Amino acid sequence: MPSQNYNILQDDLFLAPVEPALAPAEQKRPPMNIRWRNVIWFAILHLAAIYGLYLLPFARVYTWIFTIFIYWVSATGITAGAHRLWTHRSYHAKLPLRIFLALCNSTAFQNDIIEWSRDHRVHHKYSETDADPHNAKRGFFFAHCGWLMVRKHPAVKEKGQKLDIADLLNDPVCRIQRKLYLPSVLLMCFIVPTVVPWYFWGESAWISYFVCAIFRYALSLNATWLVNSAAHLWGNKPYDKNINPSENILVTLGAMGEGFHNYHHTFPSDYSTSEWGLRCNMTTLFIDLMAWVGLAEHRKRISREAIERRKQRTGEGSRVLGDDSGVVKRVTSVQDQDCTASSAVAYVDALSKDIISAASEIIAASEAVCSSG
Ligand code: ST9
Ligand code: ZN
Ligand code: ZN
Repeated sequence: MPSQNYNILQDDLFLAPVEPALAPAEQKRPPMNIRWRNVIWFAILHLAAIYGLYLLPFARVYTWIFTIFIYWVSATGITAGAHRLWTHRSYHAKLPLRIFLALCNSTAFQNDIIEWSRDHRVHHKYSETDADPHNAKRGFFFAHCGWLMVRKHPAVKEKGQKLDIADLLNDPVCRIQRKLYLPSVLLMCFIVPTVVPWYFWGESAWISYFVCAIFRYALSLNATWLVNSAAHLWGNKPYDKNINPSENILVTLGAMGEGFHNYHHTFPSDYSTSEWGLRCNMTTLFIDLMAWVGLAEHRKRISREAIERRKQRTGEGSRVLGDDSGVVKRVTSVQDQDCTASSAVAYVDALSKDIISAASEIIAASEAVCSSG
């Protein structure tokens, strides 16, 4: 994509202020037009996923490991692919990496890259208004998955059609993925996860299908949806207290670094979607590794000074997750030096400390609840 278009896109998407809420939206909202086909599809999927969860103890260890791997593949297709690369253009990816990410994206089965990115651009530009496809002001369920079971509000389509998505339409990888979307989903999301454990280590095809394909798919959908629901409703707002998106550590852990949502909505062009680089952020680690092997370049970061200024101006003054741990300082300094083997070690080190600290916070909170009861 020519750099000139790229700059226009950046201005259009990220530098313009979020548009104010569309006037008294609730009063004008047309009645919900429920898509029963989708309701039934999601109900069956989740029932089948619960059955997959029940089968988990009967699966072989290799199958467990492979399920985690496929979860990572599908998550990466969303986080490093549709989200940070295609929606936000927060780094550049060379052709082989784009092809890999498109295949990962089909494994995630969350609509094709063009549709996903268009919806997500509208979400950023018109957050928490009727033009936001998963407007969190309509409640947890709507923001989580309800929006996929009803027809979109006309404002989503009207505002969405005004956005520039020429960069997506001009990317041959996106165009081909759209053309081959259903066969690619069938292959990557369902057939490969079923056939690999059956063929390579003799797992039963029944267990492979329900565990690696169905359970993993439902889990990755819910981890993604939590970014729209939980991370738009609960958490800290150290960067901008005037918006809904929040820093939510639990969402971050399941969504491979995408729960630093107050930061991300404040600085959407940062390729790390967080102030802390590698901290709790497998996607940043992946993009850094790709940069190290020469497949990714021009990773955009927000300067520390700009972040501090913004925190002073619009932050709520809350503690930033792990701000006081010292871990953060160590990891960000590794991050600044670019990707080396030590950055992977620092990542694992920081992640384990984060999990321990999150667990102690949960234990302390439950003890407080028990003692007050
Ligand atoms: C899924 C998506 O799950 C999840 C996205 C989550 C996003 C999360 C973001 C968080 C960021 C961080 C990432 C974290 C990742 C963590 C990973 C950890 C594992 N602009 O849609 P139609 C127009 S998908 C402009 O049918 P309806 C356009 O003309 C799950 N125009 O609207 C379009 O035609 P075309 C699997 C727009 O009839 C026409 O309207 N997928 C826009 O209202 C018709 O579009 C499903 O289940 C726009 N934004 O139906 C499918 N939108 O496309 C579910 C529409 O040809 N979807 N137009 O240009 C559907 O069935 C339908 O879309 C519907 C709405 C019923 C929801
Ligand atoms: Zn985003
Ligand atoms: Zn958001």
